[in-house]
Amino acid sequence: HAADAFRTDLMTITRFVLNEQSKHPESRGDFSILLSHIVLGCKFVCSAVNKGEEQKKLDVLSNEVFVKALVSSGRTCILVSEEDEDAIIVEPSKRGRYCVVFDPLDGSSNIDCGVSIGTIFGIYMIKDGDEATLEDVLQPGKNMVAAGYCMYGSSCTLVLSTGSGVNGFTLDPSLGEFILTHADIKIPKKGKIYSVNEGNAKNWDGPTAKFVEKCKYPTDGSSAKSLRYIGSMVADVHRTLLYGGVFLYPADKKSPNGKLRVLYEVFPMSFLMEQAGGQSFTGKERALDLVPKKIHERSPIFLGSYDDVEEIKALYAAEEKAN
Ligand code: P6P
Repeated sequence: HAADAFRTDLMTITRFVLNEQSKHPESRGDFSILLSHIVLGCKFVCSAVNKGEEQKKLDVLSNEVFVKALVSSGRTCILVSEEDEDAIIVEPSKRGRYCVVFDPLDGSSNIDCGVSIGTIFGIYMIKDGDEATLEDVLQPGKNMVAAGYCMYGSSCTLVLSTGSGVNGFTLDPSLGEFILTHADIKIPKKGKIYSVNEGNAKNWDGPTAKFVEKCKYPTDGSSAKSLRYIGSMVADVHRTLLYGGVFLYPADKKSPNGKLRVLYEVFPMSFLMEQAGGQSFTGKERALDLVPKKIHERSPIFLGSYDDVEEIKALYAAEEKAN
């Protein structure tokens, strides 16, 4: 009967986070309030992207929306946005204990051709005391208390981890609510896909070149991997999370630190990958162990299925030994 047609136990992202909060009796609900403001920003950007706003306006618009939503939440003390050269220190009367790093519209150069783009965010607690300084956002990624992304594509999907697993929520436009659609996401231990911009191949270092060669011409009798590269990090990472495989943005001779930004691209995606049973490596160390010196610093990144990243780590270790 009617009840069968509609799932009546609607698990909205708000309910989900409140359930998480109830596991921390000491919590004052600040995180739930912070998250509800991030969700509001995502809903706004989702509707603006779907209205077909042109890219430049969307970049600025989405940044303004997130900055205003985060400041007005009264739960943040310092913000770092890909769109702002300097960190934003929240005025004392509106300050809270959280530090949010975010890229309001990552991959926005893909908007005009309809490729999925997204918002990426990471959340730290203020280190100590109440004076917000840059030190509070120059923490290693392992100190993040939460991270996530919202992908604006055929549907609007928000993928979030608060440190106990990864869950995906899809926006139901008729309700204006994000509903749990991907519970407890776990990335396959090994994948059949590699994702890299092959156009940079001539500048790759040895281990990266060797890994990609093995993907194309396996020597152990296994079949070659498929190449899938969208060029929008949120879309490439979302596919990697759900289907398995490995996403690489390696260093190369032209850009020794790769292209992707540590605080609001590498750390949040690495946090999610580890929470989903995968891993993330910079070519030198576990990505989440990196201690950033500057808020817009870049790092090479190899993330995805646990076994696939192990192979890359072995190739870099062998190179280390040979030197
Ligand atoms: P390339 C988009 O510009 C972006 O920042 C990420 O979303 C994406 O993964 C990467 O750059 C693509 O870079 O050099 O392959 O075009």
